[in-house]
Amino acid sequence: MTTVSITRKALTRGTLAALSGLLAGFASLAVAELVSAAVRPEASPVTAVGGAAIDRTPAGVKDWAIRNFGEDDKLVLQLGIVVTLALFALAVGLLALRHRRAGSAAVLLFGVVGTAAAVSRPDSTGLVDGLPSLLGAIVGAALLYVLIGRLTRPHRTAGQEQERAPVDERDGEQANEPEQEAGWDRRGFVIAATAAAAASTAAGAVGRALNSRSSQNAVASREAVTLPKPASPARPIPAGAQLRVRGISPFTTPNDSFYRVDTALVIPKVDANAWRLRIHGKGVRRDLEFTYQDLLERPLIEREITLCCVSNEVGGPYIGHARWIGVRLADLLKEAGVKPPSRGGEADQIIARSVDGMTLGTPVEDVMDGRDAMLAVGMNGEPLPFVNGFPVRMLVPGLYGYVSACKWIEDIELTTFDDYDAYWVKRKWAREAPIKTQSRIDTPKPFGRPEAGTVMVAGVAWAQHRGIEKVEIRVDDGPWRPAQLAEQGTVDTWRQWSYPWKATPGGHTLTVRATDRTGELQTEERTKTVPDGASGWHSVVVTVD
Ligand SMILES: Nc1nc2c(c(=O)[nH]1)N[C@H]1C(S)=C(S)[C@@H](COP(=O)(O)O)O[C@H]1N2
Ligand SMILES: [Mo]
Repeated sequence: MTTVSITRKALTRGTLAALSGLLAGFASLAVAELVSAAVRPEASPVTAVGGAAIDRTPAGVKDWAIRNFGEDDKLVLQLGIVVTLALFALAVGLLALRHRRAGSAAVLLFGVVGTAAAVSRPDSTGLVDGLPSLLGAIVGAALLYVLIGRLTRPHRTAGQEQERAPVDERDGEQANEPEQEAGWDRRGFVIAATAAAAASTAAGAVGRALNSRSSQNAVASREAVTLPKPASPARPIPAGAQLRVRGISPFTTPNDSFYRVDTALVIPKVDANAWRLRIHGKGVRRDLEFTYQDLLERPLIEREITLCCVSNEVGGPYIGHARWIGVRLADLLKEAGVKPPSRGGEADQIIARSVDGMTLGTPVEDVMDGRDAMLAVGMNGEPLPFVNGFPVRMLVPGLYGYVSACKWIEDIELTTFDDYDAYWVKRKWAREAPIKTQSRIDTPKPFGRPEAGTVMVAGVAWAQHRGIEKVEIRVDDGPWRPAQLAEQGTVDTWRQWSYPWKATPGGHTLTVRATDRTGELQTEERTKTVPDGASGWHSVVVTVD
C-alpha cells in the first residue's frame, strides 16, 4: 500500500534532516561571529580558514587565482568556503538522521578544523583565536542533536507515551493518519528550528555589529589626521610627463583605482592612536619605538614613487603611481645605530612585520644607499587608505612590493638573509627582487579595431630607480622604431610614451620594449612571475578597419 507514502515521508524527513544540518552550520557561524567580536574579527572561522588556505596555496595556484579572478580572488575564495560548508552541512544533516551522535561529531570536527586554522594563522594571538570556531561548533553540534531528536522521536498522543522506535519501521501503519503521519515530533521540530534560526540570525547580526564597532576607532583616528607639510617636498611632476592620449594610464593613479595585492581577507583597521612601531634586532645599538604622532612630528619627505607587484604579468595591471609622504627610513635606522653591510653592519636584511602577521624581507643596503626608502603615512595627499596600509607602510623605490612595501607595519627587525626567510620567500619567491625593466601598451587595447590612418599607440614603461631611457615599437615583423617619450618624473617613476602609427587595414601585432638608463634593454625572454617577476615584451593584436 504505502511505497509511495514511505518514499514521500523519507524524503520529507531527509529534507528536514539536511535542513537541520544547514541550520546547525548557520548557528555555528553565527555564534562564531558573535564570539569573534570578543576575540578579534580575524578569528572568525571563514576568515581564519580562508587565511590558512591562502598561506598554504602554492605560488602557481595563487598566480592562477590572480590571473583568473584578479582582485576578486578573495571574494571567490570566501564564497567557495561558504558553498563548501553549506554542502557539507546538508550531508552532515543526512548523516545525523541515521547516526545522531556521528552527525554532531562531524560538526565538532569542522570546529576543530576552524580552531586549528585560526590558531595557526601568523597573526594569531594565541589559543583564544580558536574560541569562535570551537564555541560555534559546540552550539552547532548541540543544535543538530536536538533537531534530529525531534525528527526521530515519536510524538506523544493523548497523554500516552509511545515507545521509541526507529521511525522507518513504523512508517507503514501511520501513513494515512494525518495526526501521526510522520511519527515524529513535528511541532517540536518546527518550534526548535524556528527558534534556532531566529536566535542565530540575531547572534550573527550582533556579532557583525560589534565587529564593525571595533573598527570605528580606527576610522575615527584616520579621519582626525591632518598630514603636515613635508620638510622635503616632491619635485613637481613636469607638465610634459602626462600625455594627452586617450586610453593611456594617468601618470598619477587615483587612490580608489590603485591596485591592491595582499593576503588579508579582512582589511586590518588599525587605530592610529594605539599604533606603535618597534625597531630592534641585530646591530641595533638601541631599540626604538615610535607612535604615529612621533612620525608625523619628524621632518617628512614627499616623493613620487611607482609601485608594482611581482605577480604582474607582462602587460598586467598590478602597477600604480602615487605621491607618497613619510619618514625617511634610513634616518630611523641610523638613529638606532644600524650600519649597512657595506659599512660593516651585521644585519643585511630588514624584516618588516605587519599587524596581520605578514613578513617582508628587504636588503638593508638598498634602504640605506641614499634612495628614498620611507615609512609612508600619506598617499596622494590623504592619510593612507586602509587597504593601502593605514596608518603606516614601508616603500622602497626600485623593489617589488613583496620585498619592500609592508602595509600595516608594526615591527622592523634587523636580521640576516641567512637567518630568516620572509613569508613569500618560504613560498618559492626570490629573496631579493629588484623591479625588472618593463613596458606596456595601454592603447589600442588587445583585439581593438582602430580605423585606418594615424593611430596613437601609447603606454607606460618603468624601471624604478634606474629610469627609462628609450622605448621602441615594432609593427608586425618590421623594424624597431623609437616612440616619443613623455618627460621622466624621476628615476623612481614610470614614464609615458606614444607612437603615431600609420595603420593600414588588416590584422597587426604591435610590440613594445624599453631600455633603462643603465643602457640595459628589456629582455625578450618570457618568464613566469615566480620567482622574481615576469619578463618579456608586451604585444597587442589589433584589426584595422
Ligand atoms: N601586510 C601586508 N603588506 C603587504 C602585502 C601583504 O600581503 N600584506 N603585500 C605586498 C605586495 S605583494 C604588494 S605588491 C604591495 C601592494 O600594495 P598595494 O596593495 O597598496 O598596492 O603590498 C605589499 N605589502
Ligand atoms: Mo606583490
